[in-house]
Amino acid sequence: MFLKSPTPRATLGAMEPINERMIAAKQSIAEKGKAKGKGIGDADGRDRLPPGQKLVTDDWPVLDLGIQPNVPADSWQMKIWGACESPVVLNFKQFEKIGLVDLVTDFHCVTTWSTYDNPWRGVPMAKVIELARPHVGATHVMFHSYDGYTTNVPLPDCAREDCLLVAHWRGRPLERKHGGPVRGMIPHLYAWKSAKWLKGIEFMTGDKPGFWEVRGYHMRGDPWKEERFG
Ligand SMILES: Nc1nc2c(c(=O)[nH]1)N[C@H]1C(S)=C(S)[C@@H](COP(=O)(O)O)O[C@H]1N2
Ligand SMILES: [Mo]
Repeated sequence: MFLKSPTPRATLGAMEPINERMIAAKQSIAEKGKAKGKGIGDADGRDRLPPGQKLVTDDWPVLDLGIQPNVPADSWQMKIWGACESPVVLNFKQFEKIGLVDLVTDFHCVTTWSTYDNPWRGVPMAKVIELARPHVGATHVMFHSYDGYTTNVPLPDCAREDCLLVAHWRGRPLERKHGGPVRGMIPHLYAWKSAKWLKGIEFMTGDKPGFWEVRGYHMRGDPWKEERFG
């Protein structure tokens, strides 16, 4: 895994010290991974490819509910609410101003495909958490999407430095079919936890199942533990 500052922008000046800290942390993680001869996509020193997964190299499969909402960036909005001090609705410009970072991570789908080295640009979820100021009792997050999709994630998983809300892939705006203009990206959990066409983030004081979780998928979804169902 690998993190670098995006092209500097005047409006992002205030974010620089935070980015520097994240860069240092990310570099030390990458070095530890390398020392063990593991893939650098693995923050916890485990094998890079989780059990039961196959590497997809040329094609990034598309999975959705049969609808791909058409939300142009200039009419996109994201509502942040629930168990937090500072609920807010952000438009795309306000979202970007929180501060964009570049991060390369792997992506693992429960249907057994994995992709390596996806270059993302997005806003760290940790920055959104900082902005929203969740209540002390907040334990989980529900991601809400424009297609009606939802998925629940424990708050500590969202607070990890590699959890982003991404708007770019390989230097281009994230394609509609992959959840553009903005999707969640939680690389250390199965891909169904990475909500496409993101429209809301709800802080919760307990866990609640989302779309697939109601249908038997795991409440957390760690690919290295094969938390697929149940
Ligand atoms: N809004 C929304 N997000 C979603 C889904 C969906 O149907 N709707 N599918 C999930 C599933 S099951 C997977 S595997 C990934 C797939 O992302 P991709 O289509 O970009 O590969 O998105 C996840 N996020
Ligand atoms: Mo999936």
